[in-house]
Amino acid sequence: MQLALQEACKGRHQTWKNPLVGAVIVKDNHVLATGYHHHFGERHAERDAISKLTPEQLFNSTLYVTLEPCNHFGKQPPCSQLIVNKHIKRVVIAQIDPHKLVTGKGIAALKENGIQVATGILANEARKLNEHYTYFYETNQPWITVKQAISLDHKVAVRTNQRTKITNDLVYQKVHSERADYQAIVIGSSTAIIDNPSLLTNVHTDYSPIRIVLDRRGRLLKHLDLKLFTDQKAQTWIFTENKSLSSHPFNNKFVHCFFSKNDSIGAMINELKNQELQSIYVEGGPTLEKSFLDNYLVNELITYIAPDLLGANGVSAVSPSSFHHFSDVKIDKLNNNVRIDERKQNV
Ligand code: AOF
Ligand code: ZN
Repeated sequence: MQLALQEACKGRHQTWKNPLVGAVIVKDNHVLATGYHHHFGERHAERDAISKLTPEQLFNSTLYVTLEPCNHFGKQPPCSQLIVNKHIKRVVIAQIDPHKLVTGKGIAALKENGIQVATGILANEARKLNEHYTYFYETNQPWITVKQAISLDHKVAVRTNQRTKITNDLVYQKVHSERADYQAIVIGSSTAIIDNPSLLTNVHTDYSPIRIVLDRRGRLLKHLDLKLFTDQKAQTWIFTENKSLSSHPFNNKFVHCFFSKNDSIGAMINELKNQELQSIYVEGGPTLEKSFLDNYLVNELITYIAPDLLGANGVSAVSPSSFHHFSDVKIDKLNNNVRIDERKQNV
């Protein structure tokens, strides 16, 4: 199962909404084949491993797989049926699939066909491998991480309306790669206007995270030349409570505007849930972060701290209305900057 977990990791950043899954086929104490889920929509890990062997090799073999085999027709046909057809004798599973279409059904189908099934082997490691996927299907909520970059005196800019480079180049690289672990990146309209960010990632992915701007009042109407609206490098979604902005013709298939009467955050979360997008990286600014915290939507807070003091004119970092406890704190150094990663609960 350890090897199956390693195989699964080979698909990192390529499977988008689908889980990372690895499989290993063993017979007479020999590993005969390994496989993994390569790309979103393509064949599943079990089928990848099975495709490498002959019917004789597969007969009476044992399949180790990090996630319960599926038993439904999605973009791919059911793996359970393939396992039965190939006369595999035993299936060892790490994690039971939390996906509502699959959970328990794959195992039931295997057992009904006389296949021996063992579950729970390295289950925690497998859950960790797909922690956003697991959280999303277990709770019906996306995993939400707030990221902030602050000075030692808890400021995010030297003064209002001025972009300030606070953290070092290593942090810059780290943030650009960290974005690839999420399916959506969210900012407020002030950050969009002041920073004019691209919100792209430096990791090769088949699907870039969707860039989302929350613009309740429709301030973006005066800033339609921002990179997010013109670069055509990834999808950009706007959530607004302003009718003029929501009906503006963008004439650009990368930009979509969603109208909501009130509660742009709620509308955004609902849209992501409808599309089964499982994770959100909130990149500021402090006002938007405060809304997420005050609504108790934050699962994880990542704080990058630079050793400088920005002074009394600086813009303060987020301070929510009430107390928030974070556990499971991890601290790393990136040269002279510090990264603190803390969570409210583990998957
Ligand atoms: C994967 N890769 O290796 C396994 C998956 O739309 P489909 O047909 O690709 O089905 C996706 C679901 O199939 C996925 O959410 C999970 O429940 C199950 N197993 N999916 O993408 C795999 N084994
Ligand atoms: Zn499958």
